[in-house]
Amino acid sequence: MSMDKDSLIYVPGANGLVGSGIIRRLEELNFNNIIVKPHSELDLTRQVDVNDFFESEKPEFVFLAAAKVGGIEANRKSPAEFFYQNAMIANNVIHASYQNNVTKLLFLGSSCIYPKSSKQPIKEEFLLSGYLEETNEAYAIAKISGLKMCQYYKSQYGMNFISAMPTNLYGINDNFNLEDSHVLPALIRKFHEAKISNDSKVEIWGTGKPMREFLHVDDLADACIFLMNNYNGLSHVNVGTGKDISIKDLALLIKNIVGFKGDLYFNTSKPDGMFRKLLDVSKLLDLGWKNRISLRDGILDTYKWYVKNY
Ligand code: GFB
Repeated sequence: MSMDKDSLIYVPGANGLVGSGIIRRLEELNFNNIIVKPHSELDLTRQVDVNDFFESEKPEFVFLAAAKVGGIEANRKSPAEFFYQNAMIANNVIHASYQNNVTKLLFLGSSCIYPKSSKQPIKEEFLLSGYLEETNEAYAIAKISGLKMCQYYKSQYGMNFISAMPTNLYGINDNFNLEDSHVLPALIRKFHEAKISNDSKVEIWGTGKPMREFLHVDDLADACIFLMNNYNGLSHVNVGTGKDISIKDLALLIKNIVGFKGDLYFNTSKPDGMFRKLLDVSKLLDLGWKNRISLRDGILDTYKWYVKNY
């Protein structure tokens, strides 16, 4: 079952990095019936409100992009909030989608659902084969629960609910707040501010040795629409580039793009988190989708957006 240009599409999380990216791509592709309901008008953690909304709007396709997200420190400091909000959003939206006969739903998770010491690259079937990384266990458990919920509603009720597990994302509308952002926007901001104020060095958290895989949000949005139109399987699908880079090399790349002339300083009192989480993307490749935006081009694009908007 694929979307028509006038299908009624609901994208919870429309103001976030992922939701806004999906809406941009849907609009580029001339989908013209998209429901946007800001958080101020609908709190997705409130079950009765979510049910009322689904009953009155009757969306046909749902891209469940709403989530409480953040970088390593935000996850470490607020496990209760990361668990509660993400579990409630998934429970309420997935259940209301079932009760209101949504044609198809795509749930978005994260590569942190996989075990901390997973074999690399990580295949979909490695889920629940070991302990989780402590710094984001609460978020990961809520996302695993959403993914499993989609599978249970598919097998018991026959709902067409699928899940995508993206790697670390970045791009337009990212969070550049240094306290709770992810590494890539944090480093764009740190190098930019250091360049402007002629600082001699920039602080990088941890040892710089962990490896991360980065996907531009425009690529993710394209993959989500591709999966919505082409995938109906029970298993979740990894979404990434299949390539990773060390945090040190990422820092050097961003330093070069921003044009900062000073040095890097590694603050090893900050956590490294998972050592490596490279996704095996062969399932998605076999389905016929591949990312287009290189890391350098993606960072350049995000840096330009940052300079214009901050
Ligand atoms: O992006 P990040 O916060 O999240 O950190 P995770 C990735 C790596 O970059 C860690 C290092 O090793 C950080 O210590 N890093 C270096 C920095 N400098 C900085 C900095 O200035 N800011 C930040 N934030 N990191 C999150 C999870 O894990 O990623 C979530 O906690 C989620 O659950 C998400 O899944 C994608 O990749 O470690």
